[in-house]
Amino acid sequence: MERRLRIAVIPGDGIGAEVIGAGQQVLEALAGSSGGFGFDWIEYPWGSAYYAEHGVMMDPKGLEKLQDCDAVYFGAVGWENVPDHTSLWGLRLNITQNFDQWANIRPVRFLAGIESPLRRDTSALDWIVVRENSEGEYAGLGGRNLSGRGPGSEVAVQTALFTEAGCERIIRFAFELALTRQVRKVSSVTKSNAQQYGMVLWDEVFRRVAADYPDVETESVLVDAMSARFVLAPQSLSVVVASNLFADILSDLGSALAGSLGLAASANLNPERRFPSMFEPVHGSAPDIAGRGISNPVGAIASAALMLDHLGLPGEARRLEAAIGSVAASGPKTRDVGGAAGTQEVTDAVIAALAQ
Ligand code: GGG
Repeated sequence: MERRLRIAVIPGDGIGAEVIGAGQQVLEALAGSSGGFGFDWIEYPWGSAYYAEHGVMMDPKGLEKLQDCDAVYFGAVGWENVPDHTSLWGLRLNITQNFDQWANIRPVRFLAGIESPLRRDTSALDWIVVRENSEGEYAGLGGRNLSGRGPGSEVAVQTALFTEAGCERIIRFAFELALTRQVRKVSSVTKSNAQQYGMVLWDEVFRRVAADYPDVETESVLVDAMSARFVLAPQSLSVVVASNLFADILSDLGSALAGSLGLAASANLNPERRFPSMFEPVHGSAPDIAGRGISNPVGAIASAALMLDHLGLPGEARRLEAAIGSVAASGPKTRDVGGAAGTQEVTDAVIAALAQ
């Protein structure tokens, strides 16, 4: 009997619709050629256009609607009609926080055929950024107008929250991930010389959890030093675990080094599976190229591969990654990676590669 996968689709803003549409085409082709499973897509029109009509980024009952799907496939959020903090908190963070998707994994993959700005052989480079996705600098704690003195004398406070439980679960997740990799190493990133409370707690938890994994190499590195390391010694990286904000920034750097933000995939996981997990390209809505049919669909397609892994279809995920690899090596490329092809041309090439 065919397994039906219920996937909630939220294209969101800007290029989100183009790249998620591309991912759906590829997944349909994969299911068609594999047999044994198929997709039921439930699309939701939430995002900044929805906000213009309804005054909210998503249906107030949206989380209930998403609750019973197998996964969420998400495009991007952010458009000029809505302040960025309103759109991000109203949609993407509303889902990641309420569904306790506390582990955000962001692989940094160097594909043959894609030029890197690094002046070195990149063929053996491959690391994963593990982003704490529920607290830290994204706890949403703080306030404005605290001085009570109004414009010109405003005071705002933004508090980062680090709980021992929150640090422990993401750090342990990173160690478990390291055990599945050829290079068993976890690099923990903080700025605990300056952030003397939360990040010192993180460092302490890291040392304690590390003791449970004697076969995994470890190091604690300050975020400024790690930024330089990404560029100067990326061969020293395997699993990099960091707070919400630091990992967000580092993973953008990693994607750029791998050739383009347009290639980067991510998974927002609720590892306990109490809630659906959400899969999305790392890139945002890219208003400058939205609607022109030139966005790179690879980040969204690679995110679909992460979704297949999560849904218990690792063989299909590897097939999809192989197809992406073969198109990167010798197929059409979008402009961000030095080509002139459009979104559909690259999508068609991935579908053709699946058939080979
Ligand atoms: N597909 C990812 C996306 O839409 N990102 C928008 C954004 O601004 N994200 C910031 C963040 O999540 O930290």
